[in-house]
Amino acid sequence: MDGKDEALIRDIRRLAAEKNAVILAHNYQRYEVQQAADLFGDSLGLSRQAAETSARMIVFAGVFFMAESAKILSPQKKVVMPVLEAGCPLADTLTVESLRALKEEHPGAPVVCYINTNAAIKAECDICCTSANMLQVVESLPDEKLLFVPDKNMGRYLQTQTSKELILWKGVCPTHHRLKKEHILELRRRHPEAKFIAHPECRLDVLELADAIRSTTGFFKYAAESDATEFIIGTETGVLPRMREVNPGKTFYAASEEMVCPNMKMTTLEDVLSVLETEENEVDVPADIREKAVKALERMLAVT
Ligand code: CIZ
Repeated sequence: MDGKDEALIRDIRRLAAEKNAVILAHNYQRYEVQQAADLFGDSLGLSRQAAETSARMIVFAGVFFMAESAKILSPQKKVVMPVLEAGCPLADTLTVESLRALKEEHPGAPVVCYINTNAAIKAECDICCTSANMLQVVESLPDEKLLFVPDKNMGRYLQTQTSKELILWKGVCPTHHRLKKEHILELRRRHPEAKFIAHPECRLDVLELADAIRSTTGFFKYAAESDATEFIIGTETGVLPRMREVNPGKTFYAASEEMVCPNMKMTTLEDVLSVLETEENEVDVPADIREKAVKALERMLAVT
């Protein structure tokens, strides 16, 4: 880290303490932004931890649906984003209208939504899931037919793990969808001892090559606990610097250097400092949507 970043992080930490703010950074954020944060991790873990703190304000360095989830779980706290335009193309594939149409086509089938959805979609769903608990959530429901939205790759993988019938939406995460089987076969040829860890947002033929399929938090746990010393990392490259830092004796290869989410990389240290100063870019969730969306989150929390 250079002197400029160190000075910015000092200013951020001082201002966060003065303003009783907690700074959350998703695992995919720029490394220096993660270093400025109080907490880093996956979206649900961060929102849950933030709800437990006595902070007045949550600064969420991530993408929009994540800040909304934090607001849903902490309605009394002010939630701001350093860059309000940082959205999620996967979440944006599904509108309320298209979800309602899908529900009409399959009356009575409950809807499971991945946490990568906007609050208005969560409000229309029966239960949420994350990449860490999706199978547990699906299996917790008594129904044999379910709608699973919005990630088609994750849904296709889930379909290989459950006997239930899953009706899928067509969304994909462009960053994970970019990874192809050929990338892994080539890396495996060059690093035959390496374990390949894949995120369930990857294509099914990529997941079939994986030694482990994990959420981002699961990537860290797997790498720390494994006896292997080399790993191919099949998720957004933002996880790599900290994986290397916390596992000094191990080697990590990006499955593809193109697995970079432009939305996640929008937020800079300057943006974090600026939002702490101005307290602008507030994220709000209307009460009627929040009341329904929180039920989908709470149902998930009750089964995991
Ligand atoms: O929920 C999250 O944070 C996402 C988007 C991915 C993950 O696996 O942690």
